[in-house]
Amino acid sequence: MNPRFILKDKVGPQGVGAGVWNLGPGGDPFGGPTREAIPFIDRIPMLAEAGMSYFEAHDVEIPATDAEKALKVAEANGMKCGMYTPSFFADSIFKDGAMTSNVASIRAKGLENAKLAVDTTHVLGAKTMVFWNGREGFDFVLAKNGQDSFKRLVEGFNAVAQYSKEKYGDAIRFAIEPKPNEPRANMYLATVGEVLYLISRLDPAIQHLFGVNPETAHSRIAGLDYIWDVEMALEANKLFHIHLNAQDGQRYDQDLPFGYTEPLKDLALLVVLQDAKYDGIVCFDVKAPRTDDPKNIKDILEVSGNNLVWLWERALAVDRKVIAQLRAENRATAIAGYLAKCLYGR
Ligand code: 3MF
Ligand code: MG
Repeated sequence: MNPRFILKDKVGPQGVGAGVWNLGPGGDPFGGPTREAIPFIDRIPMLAEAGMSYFEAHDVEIPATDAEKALKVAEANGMKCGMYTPSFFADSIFKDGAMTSNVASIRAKGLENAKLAVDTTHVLGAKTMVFWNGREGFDFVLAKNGQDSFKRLVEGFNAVAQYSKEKYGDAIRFAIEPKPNEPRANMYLATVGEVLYLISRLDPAIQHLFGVNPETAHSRIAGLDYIWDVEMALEANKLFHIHLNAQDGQRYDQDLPFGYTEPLKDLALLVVLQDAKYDGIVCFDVKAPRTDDPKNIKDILEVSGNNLVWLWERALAVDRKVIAQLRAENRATAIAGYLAKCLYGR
């Protein structure tokens, strides 16, 4: 059993989280599973063994009917639910989206699922519900009317939040997770900027309940810098949650271990989070690769956790005065060199 990963001196929760889906059976679009699927609730103790303090789950993984059982298993393993999320992408009914489907009855089904997910979030004791834009988008132009789709997103989010506010006040907050493509060719809410724009159009009575769940790899798939994406969310006071992982260039979504591809940028990201006193939960959204044997399925979480803690501690030691001085001297390249020095411990 790995000791729990702890982010020293972090404001708010210092433990780290991961999704139950991170420990999947290894299927990809070109081949089936390479490992036996582990029942979702059984993955909670595995996340604990890998050093996590929080688990995250979709409604299709831990449905409302399993919530009490999941909670007991979590409690027995010193775990809490970091966030819960309705899947608007797995069921074939949502093949063309939920909130932005052209079919009114499918939009209604999406809303019904989202409301049930709010109740399950409450049962699980999570403070955050995430909406990932999964299949909200289009593969062919004019298949949907973009303006109608946007209005439907606004209406859908308003309705979910109004339901939640009536029942639970401000106890549950909503974090929208952007992604530019995959599974759709073009996804609505592709970037942090789009999510912030959408939030600005929500009903002012519930707007404060909405924020962003940026994922480092998703920014990269969009060809964007994830540090600026996170800074933008922070500036708007909307960084409600975060998904950390790595991505090897602009290609299919890889969900690689955090710290694997761009450690220097990850170090800078942690400096930004520390300076902003980010008080939400830090979670991984990684994928155990299909080449890993069942006995090593937790490696990806242990590698991510070690990288995170090592980089976090290096980030604490970054001398902010040096950066301020170099900025004042207009020495951007020297800042990169100073970060490298911190990274390599020289
Ligand atoms: C896909 C993702 C999603 C979201 C999840 C949370 C399956 O690229 O990142 O993981 O994180 O749906 O809402
Ligand atoms: Mg994610």
